[in-house]
Amino acid sequence: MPRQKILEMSVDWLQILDPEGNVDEDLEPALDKETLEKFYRNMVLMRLFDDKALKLQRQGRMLTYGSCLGHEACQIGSVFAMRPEDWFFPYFRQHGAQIARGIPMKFIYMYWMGTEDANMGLAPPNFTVAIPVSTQILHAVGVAWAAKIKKQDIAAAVYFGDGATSEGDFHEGMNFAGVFKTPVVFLCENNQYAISLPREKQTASKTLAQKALAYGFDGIQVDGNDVLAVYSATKEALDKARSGGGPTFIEYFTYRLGAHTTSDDPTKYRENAEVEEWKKKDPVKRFRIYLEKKGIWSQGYEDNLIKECSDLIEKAVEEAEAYTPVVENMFRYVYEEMPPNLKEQMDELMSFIAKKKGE
Ligand SMILES: Cc1ncc(C[n+]2csc(CCOP(=O)(O)OP(=O)(O)O)c2C)c(N)n1
Repeated sequence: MPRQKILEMSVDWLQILDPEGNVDEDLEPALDKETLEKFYRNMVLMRLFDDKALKLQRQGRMLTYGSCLGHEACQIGSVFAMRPEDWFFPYFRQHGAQIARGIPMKFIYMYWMGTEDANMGLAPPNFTVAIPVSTQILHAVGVAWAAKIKKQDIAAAVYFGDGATSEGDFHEGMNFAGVFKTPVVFLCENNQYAISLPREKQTASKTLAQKALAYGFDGIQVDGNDVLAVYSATKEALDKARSGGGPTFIEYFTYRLGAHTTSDDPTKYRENAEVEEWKKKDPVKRFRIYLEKKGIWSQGYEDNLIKECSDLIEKAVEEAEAYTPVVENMFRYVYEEMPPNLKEQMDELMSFIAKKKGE
């Protein structure tokens, strides 16, 4: 008996707005002027926030910082596809998504200045950023599972990078999500690198989206520099999750235009020509062209927006720098009840500080 094909699978690619700002009218989401302006405002705010953070780091006013330059469409488009009551699990490059989610910028700056207290600016359903790669995926699948058991009309959205798909936590989370049909969407910002490791050297899969198929649910690859495609695909996945359709994996195909963090030098492992090619696909520029064609954008509009956003950023930095951290807080919120070994460390540090002050 000859071998028979028992399975055929495919992965879709979605783009609505091309790099020149041309829109596919059949796929264009019906968004009013106010919503389009909200998208653009947040993309510009995210870019200016990022630029300021890099400057602060260079001036010694911030610790190591990972730029989100180039990720504007995937972060803003996806957050605005969520409902406020949906669970939100960001990873460490998620500054724009956090801003769009309504987290005050002063807390985001404070966090990267090394102040643990910044997390007190967060409350469920907004989680803290996950620094350990992939760990947040299990948390998101868990809360989604709980929401399903409690019959709540909510979904969980969890973000991570391409490198995260090589972690065990990712595969365990995907497997549970598929088996229990949890209302979770996996949002992978494939920016082509995990620090210095290019995507091709990290996995032999042609796409990251196809990994979902192995776990029994849909995966789609979306142009991650196209805010309209990101919004549409993410909204569809969230609606499906909330209505009992189970999980979806979305691969936002994008590029990290900056360094991995301020401790990294990408010229050591990638060609400048590659970066220049990706700059032509700039997510903010193409959306601006789209808005200009719609008669929404003008140079005056841009100038006012930049002024408004820059003022907000300066105010947030001022507030972040004026804050005096409460040292004990970095011990206080690790466990609900502080274990004795942690208490010992805290007491030791506090008496060290007291002694220093007395000197
Ligand atoms: C469990 C774990 N292992 C290693 C690291 C060190 N580390 C920080 S970022 C990173 C690469 C992450 O790449 P990716 O998931 O593609 O996200 P990107 O930084 O490209 O946005 C690594 C290995 C970590 N933070 N956590």
